[in-house]
Amino acid sequence: MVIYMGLFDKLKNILKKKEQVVEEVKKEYNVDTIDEVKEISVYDSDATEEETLEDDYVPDDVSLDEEIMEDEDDDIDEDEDDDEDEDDIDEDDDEDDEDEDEEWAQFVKEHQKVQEAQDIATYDKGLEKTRKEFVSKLSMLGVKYTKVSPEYYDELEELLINADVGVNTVMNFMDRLRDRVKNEKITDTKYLNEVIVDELFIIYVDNDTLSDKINMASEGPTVILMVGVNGVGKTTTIAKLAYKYKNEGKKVMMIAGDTFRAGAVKQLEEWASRTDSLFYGKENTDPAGVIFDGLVKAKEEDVDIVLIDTAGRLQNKVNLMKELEKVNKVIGRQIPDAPHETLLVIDATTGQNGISQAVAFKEITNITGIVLTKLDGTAKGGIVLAIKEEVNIPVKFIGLGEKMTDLKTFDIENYIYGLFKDMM
Ligand SMILES: Nc1nc2c(ncn2[C@@H]2O[C@H](COP(=O)(O)OP(=O)(O)OP(=O)(O)O)[C@@H](O)[C@H]2O)c(=O)[nH]1
Ligand SMILES: [Mg+2]
Repeated sequence: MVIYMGLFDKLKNILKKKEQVVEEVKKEYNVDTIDEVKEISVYDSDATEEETLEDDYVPDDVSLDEEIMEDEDDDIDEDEDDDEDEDDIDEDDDEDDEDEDEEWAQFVKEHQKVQEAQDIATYDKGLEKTRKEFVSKLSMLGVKYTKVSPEYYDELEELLINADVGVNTVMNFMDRLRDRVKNEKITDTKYLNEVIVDELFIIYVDNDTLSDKINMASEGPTVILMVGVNGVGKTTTIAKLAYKYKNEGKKVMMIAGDTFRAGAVKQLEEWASRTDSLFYGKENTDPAGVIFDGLVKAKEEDVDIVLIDTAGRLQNKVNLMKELEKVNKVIGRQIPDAPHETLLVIDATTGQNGISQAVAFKEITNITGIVLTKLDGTAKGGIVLAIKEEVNIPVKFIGLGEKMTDLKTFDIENYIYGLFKDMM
C-alpha cells in the first residue's frame, strides 16, 4: 500500500516553478503576456502561428503534385552541380553546415525556455473553461459545505461527472476518497480539496506504463497514421503536427488517404503548402493505393515524417476495419514496422461519445495514442482522466485552440497546472 501523503505539496512546488518560468520570460522580454513573446520567436515556415485552421477555405492552386515534381527536378540538378564542384568548395559547404548547426543549437537553447513558457501559457488558456467551471465550483463547494457530509459527496460526484471524468472513474475515485477521509480522519472540506487534486493526479500517473512519447523510426521515414470519425480534427491536427516537425527541422510529407469526402484532398494539399510540407494525393481513388504510391515517394525524397490522413466515416465497423487492415498492410509492405504511430483523434467537446469512439477503434485497429482536440472549447477537460482509466491508451497530444501552435504534447504537469493553478 503506497501512501501518497505529501504529493499535494510536490504538485504545489511544480506549479510554483511553472509560474516562475512564465514570470521570468515575461520579465526578460518585458511583456505583460506570453502571447506577445510569440512575435519574437522566428519560425522557418510559411504558415504563421496566427494562422487558424478554417476548414471552409477554397484553395487557389490545385496542382501541388506538379510542384513536388518540379522540386524533385531541382534537387536532381543541384546534385549534379555538386558532383562537378571542387573539393574545397565541398569543405566550405561542410563548414557552413557546422556553423549553421551551431547557430541552430544556440537558437534552440535560447528559445527552449520561451517555448516552455508558451506551452504553460497555452495550457493555461486552453483549459480556462474547465478551470472556471470545475475548479471554481469545487472551491465553492468547499465554501457551501465546510464539513464533509453525504450531501457534499453527492455534489462532488455530480461535479466530476459533469466535467466528463467518466462514471466508472468517478465511482472508483469516490471510493478512494471516502477511504482516505475515513483513514485520515478528514472532516474539513478545505483540506479535502487538496486530497481531491492529489487523487485526480494519481489516476493519471498511477500504473505509469503509458508513454506519451512518439515512436520514431530508427531509420527512414516515421509514419504516423491519423484515424477518427468525421470532423474531430484529423486534418487540422496533421497541419499542426507538420508545423511542429518542420520547426524541429524535419522533412515532412502529408499523404491524403481521405479520398472520399469532396474537398478533403485539396484541404490537406493546402495545409501542405502552408506548412511547406511535401504532399501526395489523388482524388477519387483507393486510399490504400494512394498511400502506397505516397510512401514510395516519401522514401525517394528521404522524408523524416509521413503524416497520413484518412476518411472519418464509421458508418460500418466491418468496412472500416477492412479498410484500415488494408491500409496497414500497404504501409507495412512499404516500410517495415510502420505505421510507427496510429493516432486516434477525439473531439473533447463530444465527451463520453469520444470515449465510446476510442473503445470502438481500439477493437478494430492498433491505436498507439490519442490526440484530444478542442479542449479549449469545453469545460469538460476531465475527459483526459476518463480516457486514461476507461481506454488506457496514452493521450499523446492535445489541441488547445485553432492556432498552429495550439497543439501540445500532452504533459500531465502542465495539465494539472492549467486546471488547478487558481487553487494553489
Ligand atoms: N477550437 C479548436 N478547434 C479545433 C481544434 N482542432 C481542430 N479544430 C477545428 O475542428 C474543425 C474540424 O477539423 P478537421 O481537421 O477538418 O476535422 P477532420 O477530422 O479532418 O474532419 P473530416 O475530414 O470531415 O473527417 C475545424 O474547424 C478545426 O479548426 C482545437 O484543438 N481547438
Ligand atoms: Mg479531414
